[in-house]
Amino acid sequence: MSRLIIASNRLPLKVEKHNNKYSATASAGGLATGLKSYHKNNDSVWIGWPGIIANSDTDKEEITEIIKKEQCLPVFLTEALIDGFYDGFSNATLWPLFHYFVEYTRFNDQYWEAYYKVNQMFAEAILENAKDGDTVWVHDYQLLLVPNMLREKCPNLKIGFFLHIPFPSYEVFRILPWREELLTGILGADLIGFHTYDYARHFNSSVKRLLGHEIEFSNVNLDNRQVHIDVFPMGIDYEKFESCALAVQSKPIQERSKQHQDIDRFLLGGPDRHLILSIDRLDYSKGIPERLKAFKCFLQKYPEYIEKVSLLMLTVPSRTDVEEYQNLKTEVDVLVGGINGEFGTLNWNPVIYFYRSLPFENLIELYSSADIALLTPLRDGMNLVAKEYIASKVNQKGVLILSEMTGASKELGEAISVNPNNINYTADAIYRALTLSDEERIRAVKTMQKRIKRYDVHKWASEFIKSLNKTTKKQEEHKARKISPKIKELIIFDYKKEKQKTIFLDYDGTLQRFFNNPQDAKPDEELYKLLDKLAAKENTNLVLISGRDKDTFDKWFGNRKYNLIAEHGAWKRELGSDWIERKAVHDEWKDNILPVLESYVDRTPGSLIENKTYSLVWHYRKSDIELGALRALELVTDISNLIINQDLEILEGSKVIEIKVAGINKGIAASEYLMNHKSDFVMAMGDDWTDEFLFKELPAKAHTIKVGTGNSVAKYYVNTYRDVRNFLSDIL
Ligand code: GDG
Repeated sequence: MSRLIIASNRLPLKVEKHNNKYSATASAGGLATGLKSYHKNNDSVWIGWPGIIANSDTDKEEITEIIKKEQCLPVFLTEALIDGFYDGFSNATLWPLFHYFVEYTRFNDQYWEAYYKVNQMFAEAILENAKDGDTVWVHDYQLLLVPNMLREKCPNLKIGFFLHIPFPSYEVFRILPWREELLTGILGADLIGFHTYDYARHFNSSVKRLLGHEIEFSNVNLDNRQVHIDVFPMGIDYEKFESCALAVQSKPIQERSKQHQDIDRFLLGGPDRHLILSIDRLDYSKGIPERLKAFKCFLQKYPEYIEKVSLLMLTVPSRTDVEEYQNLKTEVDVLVGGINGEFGTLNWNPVIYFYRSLPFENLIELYSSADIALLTPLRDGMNLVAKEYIASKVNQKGVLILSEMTGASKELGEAISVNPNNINYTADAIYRALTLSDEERIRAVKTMQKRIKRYDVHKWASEFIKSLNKTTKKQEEHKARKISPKIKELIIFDYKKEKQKTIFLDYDGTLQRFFNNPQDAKPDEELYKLLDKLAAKENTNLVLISGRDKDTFDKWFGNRKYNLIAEHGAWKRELGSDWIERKAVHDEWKDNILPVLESYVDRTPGSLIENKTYSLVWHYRKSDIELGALRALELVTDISNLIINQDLEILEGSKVIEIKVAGINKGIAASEYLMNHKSDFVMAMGDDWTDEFLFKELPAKAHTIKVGTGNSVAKYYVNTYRDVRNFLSDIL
């Protein structure tokens, strides 16, 4: 039976050593709770760093034994590896860059080497436990290289990858010296998940621009397979937060914890007392100084709230070995001290500041008691605290002020949204939150609760796995269409058996690779030799069928013994005769279209116009990928309006838009050819959209073969033009 292997930097438990004995305690993070049900129910295993350095083999064995009971397996890291991999490349390179803190980003080869090595160790640990057909779900930015390391060693694994932090814009990502390696690493997965559409969009853009892969409907077309990209906004264990909050709030006052009683005392300590809460790791991405400045501004602007409103900040120590985190701690200490010094009174502290973590139940006391949650990250992949606050607000009398830079803000539209860099606006948002009516607060919280409850962490995990299964199933179906050695043999057998045979071959992308300049794609010696031999075979009609202009085709193949169909069928040259024009049509229509195309060339650097007998072509392969695609869409709309009632049509090829006389396409041209040349064996190979006409029109028994992994009506596919050449050599 296939099983699930989860891999993340940290395990869902933490190993500690007390009195020379190791013990493990469960960690309460969102990821751990989310996957727990899968983990426990499915004979699955979770691989990660146990959070402690083991110095001897006996220690390692002891730790392994303890965590095995929880279906976990360790990847042991040394101090040096933790320095380079964790504090270094993960937290001083990827984390700052992915959160747009370019100025904090360190580029260091030793960090990269450690990162590579640890990713390899994870991949090895996974492979030791995985077999063909198993599912591996890799998590987060610490393990970006793992998916492809797995794919290379074990191609039949089902691999999912989820990124918990933002994926930055291409303009930021491109800064990384190791950018191609990282993208290739992630693309080893079958399914790649992000919290928001923006992150997915940024990822796709980097893949297109840096690796040049085509993306069709959220699928990246690699040479040999498709990778699916999708959005799965992570949820929380709603039920757990809600039930714990209900239990905490229904406790009689005297039975409450000391912290809870302190909160009660604060809230009852004066008229109109209010508590604003924030919870986060002490991280520069969380906007803690900005929050403090906004709170200070609020006290200055609305002094009537002095002695009434406190900001309780729970900041959990994090990555304390990294310099920026140490500096941030100092900055926050100074800001808190400044505000308390300036505004504090004998019986009131404006900022109540905890620099530590709290047990879960205390966390719930804070969530369920606070009147407002003020969460102001400068960047945050999701921000689970926002969702946890809403779930714990069992009396619904709460207000969420949430930074628009968090993934969660996309789902929590009823929150008061702020740009944390706008200190004055955030101060006003606090005032607004304090003055909302009960009715408004309850309505907003109820709506958000309904949404978060429906798409909770269990649903998140199951939707991801469901989508991974669907993706790999589709890939299986697709794989079945790939030309296997057996199918190849059958086609060759058929070829040899039949009397009269015709082979249609497209040129660009099928027999030759793409070049930025179309004129550079001329045939090489190897190709001439191959085609010459094929054309010389007995009873074999070799037909090169292309959108290329007649003159270029004539220059390249005019003295060869091939049948040629150029400009999608507008021109043909059969063996032994001259070029024949399909039909004579006037070309005044070009006078109207050409100026439009010229205006697109002016506004789209890198694009160019080609003037063919029956068509005008706008090429944009050399243009910026996204601008080219956008302009292509615009152009199609503009031209569609211009050619109404004219005998013209638009063809969208690979990075080209062609406006041509209607009734000419490769399908029609090929059918006509076959009418005049009876063939028992027909085979066609082509790579782009215009070849689909060809595949569609050929007789049902024809062998149709698409080059590339994109969608097609062809019966089979091969990966690249090299496979086409190999296939043809095998026929000889
Ligand atoms: C990363 C991404 C994304 C906090 N203090 C205590 C405590 N916590 C728990 C919270 C919450 C979790 O830690 C923090 O999660 P966040 O989502 O807010 O932030 P990151 O740690 O930065 O997480 C983030 C997340 O991954 C998931 O994909 O949302 O964007 O940066 O669950 O409750 N828990 C306890 N005591 C504390 O003092 N028990």
